[in-house]
Amino acid sequence: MTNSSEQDFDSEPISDNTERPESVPSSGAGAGVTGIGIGAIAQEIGLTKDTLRVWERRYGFPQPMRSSGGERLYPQEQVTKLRLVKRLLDAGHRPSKVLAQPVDILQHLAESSGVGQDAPDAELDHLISLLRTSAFDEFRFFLLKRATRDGLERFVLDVAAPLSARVGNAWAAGTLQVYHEHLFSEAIQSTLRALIRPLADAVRARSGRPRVLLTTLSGEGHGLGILMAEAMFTLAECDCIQLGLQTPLHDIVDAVAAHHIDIVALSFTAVLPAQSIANGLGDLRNLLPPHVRIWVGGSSPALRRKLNDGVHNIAGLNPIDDTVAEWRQSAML
Ligand code: B12
Repeated sequence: MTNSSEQDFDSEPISDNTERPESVPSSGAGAGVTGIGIGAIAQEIGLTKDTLRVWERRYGFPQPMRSSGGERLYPQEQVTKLRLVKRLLDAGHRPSKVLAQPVDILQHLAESSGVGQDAPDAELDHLISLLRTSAFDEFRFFLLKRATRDGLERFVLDVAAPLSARVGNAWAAGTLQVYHEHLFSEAIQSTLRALIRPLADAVRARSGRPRVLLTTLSGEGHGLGILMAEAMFTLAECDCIQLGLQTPLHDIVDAVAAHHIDIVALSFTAVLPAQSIANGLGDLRNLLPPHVRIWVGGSSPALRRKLNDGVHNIAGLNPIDDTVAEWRQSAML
């Protein structure tokens, strides 16, 4: 676990105003210097610009080059190491222990602590190889067959969730490309929606409660987690309203009022910096009536830290059923 003092330290504001972030170029600006600007790196890796500057000053890494205008430019090999560093931090390693290490030591550390390692599963390996060889019809066919055979809950827990992690690991290792990820997401989404739909209609016809609104906040472009959560909420007989990705806060508030929502469920991967998540959740909590619960889930390490009052983290998909049962009990009091 990353401890809280480390976190405070990472987000320490720095009075380093040598850059004009908006004008940082995304490739080399002069004198043959090439690299990626600090804003682009921070966004891609899920760190703040301040964190990158603090690391540079305190740990000596990253060590960007400078454009002719004095702006930081990060060469590709530093970007690759930063990605690995971020994944190790997400897994609970501390900046002071990883930043100064060379890449090969970090790779060993990742292997020994299971970061990026897939549990053995021949059928999931087969699905990944279908994606890799662009056999998309076969890929969709196997998903549908498995979903039909196993049912919604087992498909979510045994296929969709672990396959997402595998696809992410394969992308990070460079063995799947971004378009594979898009095709994968599309196939999982259409399979899940086809399975959820008839049950969701039946739950609505019975006026199922609680009514759960599902979405992600701005900057969180990953939608499979919240869709899997929708499947589990529907199986727990909740009436779900899925708003899709990146809903502005005032639209969430309007939808809550219009649909008499009891619970807002949000999903976070590690792409959004912890501070953005805390700010977004704090603002949303202030905007929503107190009786509307905010439940969050997903792999973001920010959710393992202390959350804003009135925000509840559900650790995974399995506990959804019990958490909903507790809500029903408290609603009956
Ligand atoms: C598919 C995918 C994409 C697709 C998304 C398409 C879509 N419409 O969703 C595309 C190609 C667009 C994409 C883009 C990017 N991606 Co991407 N992506 C993925 C992948 C493979 C799955 C995404 C996903 O939805 N995950 C979310 C769910 C499935 O996983 P989870 O967070 O672990 O949550 C689990 C539970 O906690 C629970 N859960 C989730 N939400 C909730 C909510 C509630 C209420 C509850 C109860 C439970 C719950 O369900 C999950 C079941 O296991 C992941 C790999 C992974 N391991 O997740 C990478 C991953 C998330 N992506 C990553 C990255 C880096 C990116 C990009 C920055 C790449 C880039 N250079 O542009 C962008 C950022 C986009 C953005 N602004 O958000 C990294 C993030 C790493 C990090 N430390 O930041 C990952 C982890 C890949 C990796 N191994 O490095 N990505």
